[in-house]
Amino acid sequence: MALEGLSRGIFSALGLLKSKRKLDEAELKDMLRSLRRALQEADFNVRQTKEITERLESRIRDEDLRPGITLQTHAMNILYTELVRILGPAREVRPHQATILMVGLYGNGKTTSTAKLAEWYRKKHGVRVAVIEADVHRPGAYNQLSQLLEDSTVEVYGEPENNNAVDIVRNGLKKHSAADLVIIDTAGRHKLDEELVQELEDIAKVANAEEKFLVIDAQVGQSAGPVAANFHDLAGVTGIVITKLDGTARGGGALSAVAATGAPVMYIGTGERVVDLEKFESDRFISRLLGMGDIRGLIDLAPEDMDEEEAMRITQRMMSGRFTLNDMYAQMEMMSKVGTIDKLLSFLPAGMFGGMGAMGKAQKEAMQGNLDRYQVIMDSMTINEKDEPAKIKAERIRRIARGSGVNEKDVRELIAQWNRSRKMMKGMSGNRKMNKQMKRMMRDSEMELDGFDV
Ligand SMILES: Nc1nc2c(ncn2[C@@H]2O[C@H](COP(=O)(O)OP(=O)(O)O)[C@@H](O)[C@H]2O)c(=O)[nH]1
Ligand SMILES: [Mg+2]
Repeated sequence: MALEGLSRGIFSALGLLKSKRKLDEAELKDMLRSLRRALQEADFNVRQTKEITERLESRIRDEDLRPGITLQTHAMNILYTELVRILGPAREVRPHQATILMVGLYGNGKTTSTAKLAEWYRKKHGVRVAVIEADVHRPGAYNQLSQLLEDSTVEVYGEPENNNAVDIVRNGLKKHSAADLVIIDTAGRHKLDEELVQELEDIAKVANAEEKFLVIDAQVGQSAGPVAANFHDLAGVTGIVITKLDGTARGGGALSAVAATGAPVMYIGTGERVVDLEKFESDRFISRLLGMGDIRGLIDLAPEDMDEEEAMRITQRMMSGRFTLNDMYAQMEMMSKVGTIDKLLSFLPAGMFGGMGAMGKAQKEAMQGNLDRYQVIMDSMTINEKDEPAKIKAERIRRIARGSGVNEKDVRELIAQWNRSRKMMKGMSGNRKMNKQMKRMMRDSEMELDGFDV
């Protein structure tokens, strides 16, 4: 619950700023109090909460608002940056005589992540990697790891018959002393019990690994904090791997794990296959966590840096009556990115761009799907064809469809879409009032967070 509620909490706190460009003292305090509550409910610890709200307060007080931007957007940008900063920059292990010890609770993805990381470093760094299976409690752990790495040249060490994990680690390290990187997989339990604690301590001593990675399932949510703290006391966690981020979970627990250990999130697991590993990027993670889609897109939209120019360029071309497929694509792309363009859209005739007035989230996603397909199709077209789609006849449609691996129907649909948009443009270009309105819109479009579901 906690993290899922975070975005709601933040939005309602910042909602107090809506359409404002100035705040009085009482309003500012009010907003900070709501925000503090939202952060604490989302498992940020006291120190983090204090840090974030203090930074926000002083930046709101000190910084001048950019023209055309509301206080709400400004505050959102600050918060976003602060959250990203708290999660810290990405880090990689230098695979040179290095050892990584994998720890975590049962079923969180330790064994899978061991294989993923081994392949990652072998491929990306071209070094010699070995893994040691030291989970003696789960029958088949050695087979599981070997199978995951069966197509890889990573060496897998294990002694399926031996139930002394410490011995296995000692033997494995000796055998693979020439490896650049050794990764040790350990046993997990549903809870950290006495026996596991002792075993882990012994393994940690023998392995003397400089890196201890805590593996956390994205679904664990709030309990990640205490779990992480336990493992941290035990082994001194140096990095965190969040798994199963391919599911619906947003991985909010990671924040509390980061808070509890002070260790950065380093990798995320996004599937069951060995290749499903990504380097952690805090900005993308925060966007996802806050349920904002690509917030970077929104921030980029600050009036003075962005799309205003692009929007003007497209508008002018629209007005000039020349409107190519590339123009249509650029226009649709802009629309799908910009939550705030809803305002602009409200000036346009309903039915434009395939019938979107104000776009909902689902519509934007559908639009993105169309864009991806259009892009593929357009890649198979010549410049002339893109400039004058009206001249594309049956035979060329067939060629384009073959070239881009889609149905002819899809190509026809793209051309039909272009035709509809073009007609709209034509209709608009005679409308001077709208022309003026649009230009004004582009100039002082006030960026608000209308696009978000709160
Ligand atoms: N979808 C998905 N499944 C994962 C991911 N990581 C691990 N799993 C699955 O989670 C289950 C438990 O993983 P395992 O590595 O055996 O966990 P361990 O007990 O901590 O060693 C297995 O079915 C894995 O395939 C991930 O990033 N995404
Ligand atoms: Mg395992």
